[in-house]
Amino acid sequence: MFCVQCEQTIRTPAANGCAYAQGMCGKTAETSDLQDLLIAALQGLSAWADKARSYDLIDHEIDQFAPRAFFATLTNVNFDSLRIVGYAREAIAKREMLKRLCRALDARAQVDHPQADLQLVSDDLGELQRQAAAFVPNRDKASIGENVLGLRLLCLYGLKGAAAYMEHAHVLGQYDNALYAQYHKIMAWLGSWPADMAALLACAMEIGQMNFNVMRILDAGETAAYGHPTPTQVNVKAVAGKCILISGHDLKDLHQLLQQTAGTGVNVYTHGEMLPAHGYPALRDYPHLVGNYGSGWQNQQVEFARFPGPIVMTSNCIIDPHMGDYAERIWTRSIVGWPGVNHLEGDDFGPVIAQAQQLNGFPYSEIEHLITVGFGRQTLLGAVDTLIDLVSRKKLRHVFLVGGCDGARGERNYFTDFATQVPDDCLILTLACGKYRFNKLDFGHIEGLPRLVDAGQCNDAYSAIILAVTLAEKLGCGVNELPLSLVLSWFEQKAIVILLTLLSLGVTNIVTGPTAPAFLTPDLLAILNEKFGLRQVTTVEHDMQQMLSA
Ligand code: SF4
Ligand code: SF3
Repeated sequence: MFCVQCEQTIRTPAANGCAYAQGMCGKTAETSDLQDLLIAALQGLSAWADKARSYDLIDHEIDQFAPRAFFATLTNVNFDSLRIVGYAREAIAKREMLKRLCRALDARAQVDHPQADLQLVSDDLGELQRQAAAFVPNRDKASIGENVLGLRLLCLYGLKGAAAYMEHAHVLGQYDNALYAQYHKIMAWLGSWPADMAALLACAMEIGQMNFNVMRILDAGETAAYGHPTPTQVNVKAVAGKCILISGHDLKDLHQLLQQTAGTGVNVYTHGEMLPAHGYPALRDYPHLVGNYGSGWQNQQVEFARFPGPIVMTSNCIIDPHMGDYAERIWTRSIVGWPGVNHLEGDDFGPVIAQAQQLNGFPYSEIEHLITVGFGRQTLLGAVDTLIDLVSRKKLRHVFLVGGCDGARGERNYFTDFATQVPDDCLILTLACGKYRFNKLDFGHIEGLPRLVDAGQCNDAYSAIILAVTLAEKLGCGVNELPLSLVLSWFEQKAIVILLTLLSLGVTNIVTGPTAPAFLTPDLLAILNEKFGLRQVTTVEHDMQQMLSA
């Protein structure tokens, strides 16, 4: 096993990455190796999907499957070896179908790619794991060196984050054949084990640009389906009654659950990245969407154990439910999986609702605690003139975007400390699950404008980018000249691709933490620092002072 894709990876003098029987996340060596095999199968599929396009053969079923299956290998998504092998088999079957279609048009159609003809050697997981050894990402590290390996992984993990957003967009009916074509080309190229540093760096930027367009169609999908988010107060305390908790990023699942629980007496709570759902008009209209429960994903074993109803995981981040005595109450959806846990296929949430009816629910209501969410793209753009006016009257000095993923490391208190030390004449713009480090604190207002502005999920980085670009246009300056600083916490591959998106758009001087990705060597960090001013967090005082004086 070798996996180094997330922030909590094992870092010891002996090993840089999770390389033994089990990763820090609980992923076994078996599942990790089989995920490498799946990725290889998907690269062979993409090589043929790319070839097929030269014959004008575009298969939507294959296009949507490829990033979806890749998403299953993202951190804290799918720990079920059998389902991972199932995706690999499906990838190979789809590839063979494409091959046949191409050869029906051109009998000599061929693809020169190492994974173009990959077959699984057996049904036995042990034998498949041995086969997967040929695809472990660091297998040729000794010959290519750590810098090339690091850049390859930057691209692979970035593309994985983009694949996840492609799947989120597709669920909402949004896709773009040009984006699928770009995805297949990059995925296939990465499967050919490229070793040219300049080409890999250019690829990382291309992935970032591609992801900007993916986030654009995802934003279009969410707002077309559920309206534009507007500021909304959300209760973060329990309400008496039967209940279901829903986590992850999939608003469509939440919508279906709300429709099917209407009139049943079962209340629905959002968890984690589902919190921004309360801002969407078509979702908050359901009175039984009563609030948000819990905090960042890393606390779920304690918080889910206390929740007196079923829990639905629609996407990342799931962790071992058997540790918290709620394995019988957790339901996975779509690409999410944990062995021995209920997996709900299709659109019928009946079994979850029936379980909620049988469980106790909350016996009494706690005293309300309201927080505000819902500063979506349209609301942010509507505030542009107010922001410019406040800046010109010296009432607003600086905007800090403090967002990204949450995680378990103690160093992540940095983000709480940073937010609480932001001066009173500055705004905090936040997004993604890292906000749980400070989103229940009272930051007050500047002339009626909340000092803490919650823009939404991680993919709503798109809204923040559009806000920054619009502000810069109105002020006649570049984005990097705005009184705006970005302090990003990262954990998994969605955060990696958002970082690549920001870099590809030319955003400089971003500060990230709590630690640098373990796959980026000191040389690579130096390159990113030199090209983009990207640097790691130091102390809150030092970073804040540097940002305010820039
Ligand atoms: Fe380790 Fe993270 Fe990979 Fe899990 S996802 S095995 S914690 S690097
Ligand atoms: Fe969180 Fe897993 Fe990344 Fe969408 S839910 S941001 S960590």
